[in-house]
Amino acid sequence: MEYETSMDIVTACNLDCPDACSLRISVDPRGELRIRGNPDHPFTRGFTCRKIHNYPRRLRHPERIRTPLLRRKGGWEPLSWDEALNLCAEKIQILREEPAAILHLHGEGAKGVLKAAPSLFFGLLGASTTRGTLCDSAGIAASIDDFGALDMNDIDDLANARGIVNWGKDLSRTSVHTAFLVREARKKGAKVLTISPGGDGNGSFSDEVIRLRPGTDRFLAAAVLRLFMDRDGFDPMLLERSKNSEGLGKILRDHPVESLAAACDVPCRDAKRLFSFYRKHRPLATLIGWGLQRYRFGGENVRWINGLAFLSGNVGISGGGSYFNISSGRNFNLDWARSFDSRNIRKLLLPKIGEEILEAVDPAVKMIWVNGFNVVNQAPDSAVITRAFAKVDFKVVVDAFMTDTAGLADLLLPCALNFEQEDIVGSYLHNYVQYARPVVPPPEGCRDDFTILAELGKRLVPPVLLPPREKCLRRSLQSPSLGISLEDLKERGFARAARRAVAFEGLNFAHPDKKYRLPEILHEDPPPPPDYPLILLSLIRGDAIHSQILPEDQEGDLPILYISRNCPNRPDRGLSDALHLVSPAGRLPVRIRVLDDLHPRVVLYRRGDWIRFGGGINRLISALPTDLGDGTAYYSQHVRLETG
Ligand SMILES: Nc1nc2c(c(=O)[nH]1)N[C@H]1C(S)=C(S)[C@@H](COP(=O)(O)OP(=O)(O)OC[C@H]3O[C@@H](n4cnc5c(=O)[nH]c(N)nc54)[C@H](O)[C@@H]3O)O[C@H]1N2
Ligand SMILES: Nc1nc2c(c(=O)[nH]1)N[C@H]1C(S)=C(S)[C@@H](COP(=O)(O)OP(=O)(O)OC[C@H]3O[C@@H](n4cnc5c(=O)[nH]c(N)nc54)[C@H](O)[C@@H]3O)O[C@H]1N2
Ligand SMILES: [Mo]
Repeated sequence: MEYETSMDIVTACNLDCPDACSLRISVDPRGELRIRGNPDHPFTRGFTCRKIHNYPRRLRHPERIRTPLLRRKGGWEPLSWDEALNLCAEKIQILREEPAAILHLHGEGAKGVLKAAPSLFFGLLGASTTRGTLCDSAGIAASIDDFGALDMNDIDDLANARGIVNWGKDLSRTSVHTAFLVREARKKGAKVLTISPGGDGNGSFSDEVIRLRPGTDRFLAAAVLRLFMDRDGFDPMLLERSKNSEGLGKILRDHPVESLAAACDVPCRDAKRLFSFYRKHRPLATLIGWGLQRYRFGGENVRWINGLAFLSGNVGISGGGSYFNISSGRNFNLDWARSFDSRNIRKLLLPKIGEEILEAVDPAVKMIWVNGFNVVNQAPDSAVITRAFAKVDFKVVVDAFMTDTAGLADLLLPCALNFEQEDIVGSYLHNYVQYARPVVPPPEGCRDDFTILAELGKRLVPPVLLPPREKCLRRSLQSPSLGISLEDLKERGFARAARRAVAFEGLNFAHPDKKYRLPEILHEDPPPPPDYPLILLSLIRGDAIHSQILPEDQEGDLPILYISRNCPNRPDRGLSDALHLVSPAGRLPVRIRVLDDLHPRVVLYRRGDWIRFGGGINRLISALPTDLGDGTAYYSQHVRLETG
């Protein structure tokens, strides 16, 4: 294929990443992309991350799927798009009388307003969908319980912080621009304290570090609150602006600092150190990572940290605030995508999706449509999901590679990828919206999700019609916080949404009585099950987004598992011996390496590698929802190591 060469094209990244970068991309005659962060974009500031520099190899990779494929006894049979869409239409048509037998599974493969169209399409059909998330819903539910709404200070306001407490964000991997802002704040004199189970890359971003047992942040936050209560007393004005101060006082009085510190495996002096830090540095911003809400009591962890941010006097002020995330759709008008009757839509619980599919009755699930989702690899209990898929008559997977999920499809539809499709993207970290301009055409034979469903809908009787693409883009921009036309957005590449820099200023919260809600309960952590003494953290990797990893980057050696030198279950023999990581759900052969700063009980796995290459950590993780928000408690998984 001859590529049209180009000077810098301003576009946007559509990966599921907080930074949602504005990019400048040029294309050379061989079709090679040169990617730079857009220097004119106030948030991107001319730089971008490792994973996106790594990304273009995906676009012209030899293993990319370039034609619809139908599963036949002897293997995959290529189909034309006409044949493939007719087949889909035929299968849907049979289920038209019981559309809930169709399940739509929508993942985070690509962000953008047009990615709401598949949900509209299947909503109009009356298909089943999911509730809950694999990602952030425990923290969101907790923040809404506390503040009444999901909001946070503008991320640029971090520059005004004098202290930053980083509760478990991996600044070396998660978000290069948050890392930049933290570094800038430090240059201006802010101090940074990080709380984590260790094994991350926060050392060089932190002045102080506290290591705790995973999943127990709520006890550490409670310990600091208890110290505040005993030493200074809480500010009466703050107590007046909140509800449940008596209940909170009782919980704190019932729990001495020593027992709270013990519950999170933190020496008392560290709890005191954190208390001094909150007291000394003002204003103080609290960063809340996603990791600490991926536990059985993940929602509660976030509620106690928010409570500490509030009662230490740091909410509603510049330089303070508690940062979890915002909604990446909040600056758009997505009403067009919700124009169907959602009342009778069946919603299966995503964190337990395998079981949910197996157990669904009236009607049972008979067809599944998957887009942007490597669900078998990324949701817990891969084996159960695999079994569930096997029981369903017809599975369509829209993806670009033969992922673990695509491998289970009956029909595979090849999709366009990042930089090949038009969209408008928001961010769950900052308040800019960006126009994603296609930089190269998708390979012949690959189509974007919107086009696929628009074409499919026309073949149904009666048809299911998506609004014209351009209308969806225009409508999405008609929101109270955006005053920009599609033409202007295309021309400028990005726009800033009008949002206040300080969330909940004047301590006006979004509950009907305007008051903050203090936590009402402090659950103990259940003890580890017998024979499974270790806690499995399955964290992101720096050089890829989730499971979007190329075959050559994961073939070969066994996956690596990091353990502490003081791991109580450390095998007696050498590290090179054959080892298995074992949970009640399965066994995985691994190689081990030692990470000195890890909490002794932790084993760490960088997730995303595929089952078919010997990876797939979700084979070992059982489906467990979080306390709040139907999130996924991946990190409550206990495991052990076995030799041989
Ligand atoms: N390179 C890259 N960047 C990404 C992604 C990616 O796949 N690759 N994914 C994006 C997405 S969708 C998300 S949701 C985010 C995830 O971003 P992160 O929240 O950074 O990711 P995780 O790997 O889930 O959890 C990370 C951190 O939580 C800490 N942690 C785990 N348990 C606890 C705990 O109990 N207490 C405390 N205090 N800390 C704990 C771990 O030490 C780890 O450093 O990253 C986004 N950015
Ligand atoms: N063990 C464990 N697992 C986890 C987590 C954890 O902490 N521990 N956290 C998780 C988190 S934070 C998240 S957000 C999820 C992410 O889980 P997923 O949403 O499944 O993310 P990806 O692995 O990136 O898979 C997305 C797929 O979409 C495809 N794709 C890309 N662009 C498009 C497109 O435009 N159209 C279509 N149809 N497909 C496209 C990609 O090729 C890829 O195969 O998983 C999580 N899984
Ligand atoms: Mo996520």
